[in-house]
Amino acid sequence: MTDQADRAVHGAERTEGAEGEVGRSRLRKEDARLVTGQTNWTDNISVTGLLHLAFLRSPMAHARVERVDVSAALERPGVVAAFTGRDLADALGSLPCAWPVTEDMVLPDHPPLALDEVRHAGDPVAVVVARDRYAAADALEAIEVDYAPLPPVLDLEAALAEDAPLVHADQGTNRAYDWPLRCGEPYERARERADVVIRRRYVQQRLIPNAMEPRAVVVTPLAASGEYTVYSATQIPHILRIMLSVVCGVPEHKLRVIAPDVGGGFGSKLQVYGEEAVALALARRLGRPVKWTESRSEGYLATHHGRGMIQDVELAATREGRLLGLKVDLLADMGAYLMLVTPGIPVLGAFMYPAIYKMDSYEFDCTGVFTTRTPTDAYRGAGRPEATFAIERTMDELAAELGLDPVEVRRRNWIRHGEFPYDSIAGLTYDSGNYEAATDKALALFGYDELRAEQRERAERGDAVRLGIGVSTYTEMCGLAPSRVLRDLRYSAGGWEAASIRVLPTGKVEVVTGTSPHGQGHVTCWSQIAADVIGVPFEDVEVVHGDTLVAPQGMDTYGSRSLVVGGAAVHRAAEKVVDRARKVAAHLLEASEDDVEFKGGVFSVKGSPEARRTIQEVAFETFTSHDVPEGMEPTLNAGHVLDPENFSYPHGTHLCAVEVDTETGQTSIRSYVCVDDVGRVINPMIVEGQVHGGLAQGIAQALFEEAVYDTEGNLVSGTMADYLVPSAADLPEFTTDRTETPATSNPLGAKGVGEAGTIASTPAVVNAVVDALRPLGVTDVRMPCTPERVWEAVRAAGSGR
Ligand code: MCN
Repeated sequence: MTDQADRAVHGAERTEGAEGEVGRSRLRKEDARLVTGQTNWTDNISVTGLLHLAFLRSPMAHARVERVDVSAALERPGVVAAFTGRDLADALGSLPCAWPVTEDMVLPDHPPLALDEVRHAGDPVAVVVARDRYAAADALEAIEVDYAPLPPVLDLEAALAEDAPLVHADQGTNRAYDWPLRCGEPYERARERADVVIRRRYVQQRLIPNAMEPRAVVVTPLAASGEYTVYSATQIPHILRIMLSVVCGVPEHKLRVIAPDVGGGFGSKLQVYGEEAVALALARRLGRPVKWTESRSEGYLATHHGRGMIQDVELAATREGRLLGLKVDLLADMGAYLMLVTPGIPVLGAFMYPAIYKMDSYEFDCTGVFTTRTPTDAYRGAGRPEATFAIERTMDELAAELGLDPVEVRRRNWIRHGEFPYDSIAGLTYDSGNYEAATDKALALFGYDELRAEQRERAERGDAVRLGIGVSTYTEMCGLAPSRVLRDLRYSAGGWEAASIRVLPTGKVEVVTGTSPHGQGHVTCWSQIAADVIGVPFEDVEVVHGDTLVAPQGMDTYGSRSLVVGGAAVHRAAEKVVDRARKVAAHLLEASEDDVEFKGGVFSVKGSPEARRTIQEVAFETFTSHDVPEGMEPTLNAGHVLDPENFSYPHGTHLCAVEVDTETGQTSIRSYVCVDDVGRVINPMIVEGQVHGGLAQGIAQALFEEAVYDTEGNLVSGTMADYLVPSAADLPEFTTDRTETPATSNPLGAKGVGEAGTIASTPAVVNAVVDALRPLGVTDVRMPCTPERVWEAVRAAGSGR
């Protein structure tokens, strides 16, 4: 080995016996690049000859498109081409829905550009291609469209009436599907045995995702070979590649999809959007690179929305507060079309209504309903926040009915630590959990008893500002994994994840992952995992992702799946690397493999510690001398595709104290405590960041955000000035803590965290608001609990309305 090679190999040898990486709050490797602007967001990408797209969108919720004439737009300066839906009909298929939840689900056509009918405000009808973005946008006003208005379909219940106007007339119904689940004894029997039955209707308002980076796509063609590179601000480069290939008829092997650095998604970029398909079709037709970046207000209309459900819940219990049965009837607003996983969102939630509680019966029925509004799809938590909200709100109502403390009624029903693994009534097997420990810790941190005493004292005093205390003890299913379960639910993609590890000749390590981070810090966490197993320094690991050419196999990032499936695959691949290196080390040290120990990146022979090789030396010798055992390939590289046996079930207890001004309706959060159990933690700082972000979004649903439509189907909260995304100033200091009950379903013992904060926090806040007002006779406040709604609820209760 030359001196130079020696430095390359040994330069950063891991200190023997150094503390492990997993569990350390490492600063995120990716951030230096991101915060100094030395990165490539999709909109920064510029190539020679780039053309820009702008879409003309329907100003109406529902109309027949009688004529679209783009000819005047072609005369505008800088315009290169303009197309209607009809012009591109032969180049574009229907956009995909990958989750046909029932065999007879109604699956209408979804053309990327509307053909004869527009079905929501924002549905695109034409596209302009111009030399710059401004020319493209300006030319839109020259396009002539004759719309013949059709009645909007906005009310979920009215949409199901016999004579309701139809969103898709050719389908003959607005009912997309009915999806039932029956578990345990028939609910009727449970109700007959019950001393109390609580009935509630909850409305999950529509929410608009607000990623920091808007959607954007750039497509560059290589005409000679019919190849295309699609850069997209997407969460799902691998799925997008397959789907674009199907929609546009470009062979999959001729498509390369790259997700450059992506500035957030929260589910909204788990999608195959019409604009992406149109961009590919136009790059193909024109033989020129094209770009489209949405404006924020355009995104509000055209990026899918979240939630949008009406839940009718019935909970039957004994007078001691023991749960007997739960019945849920759900209407879910699909919006105008079924997007990639739209129908599956309520189905995912179906399994979570019984939450952490034991009961004898559970019945769930869901109907998906078409409306003339922006399509809905995954939004942080997707189905599980809605389920958690319904059960946690209803547990509080049960406690109030029985005169029990809300924590006590939960305690009487939850699954105990000693009972895991536990088969939930909904058919899931919760692998591990300790609800007692998380709750006890949260109550102590919160000062529950003291706050209750203060609450009583203030109520007695007749204080106009009431103190309310809300609790939410949640679990959720995440880590979207077992392919066999997803297949049974008719989801048409696998739940596995791939990782491969390349050990470079100098002992540096490249981890290639199929996950596609867009803010979660995978580069840091995967480095920590690989560094620990392979015994190389954290700094010596690079993580490659988000490009179907360099990371060809993957199922991408959503459903808090990346660590427990993708990170676990990295762990397994790293173990395989060490197995290979051990064979080479034994060969080089002329020892039996059984006698070779591996610690801190060093192989040594039992009993003769001077006979040693670092893993970097093994890598270098494998490369230079090819002196490996007979029959072994001269490489330490290894890969693993992991398909876990089970989902991941994080859990925890969230407590919120609010001050509600009964005269103005103003709510302010006084304190918020959460104790989450996400199993073993790879990077505590990242986990805390995930929880903070999740809480902000959950609290936003409880207090601030709502997509509001007028009676014509226009989105009136169509800008950030009207749609209240909370800022840090609107949120309290969070007190976060953890308990750690390892998962048994993956080698890391970890559970997902990406959605937990959102799932848990919304009911904690609304429970607190209702708790503050209950002595005044208020039993519910519809979300978001704005000052107006709170004030109205107080007034209605006071006047006996
Ligand atoms: N982690 C950890 N220890 C654990 C659990 C997780 O250190 N026990 C780390 C992981 O290594 C990873 C991060 O926490 O770096 C989140 O991990 P995970 O729970 O596996 O979630 P995913 O990486 O699959 O991310 C998806 C999840 C979802 S579904 C939404 S929505 C969401 C979220 O992540 N969108 C986000 N967090 C987001 N964060 C940002 N910044 N932007 C988004 O759009």
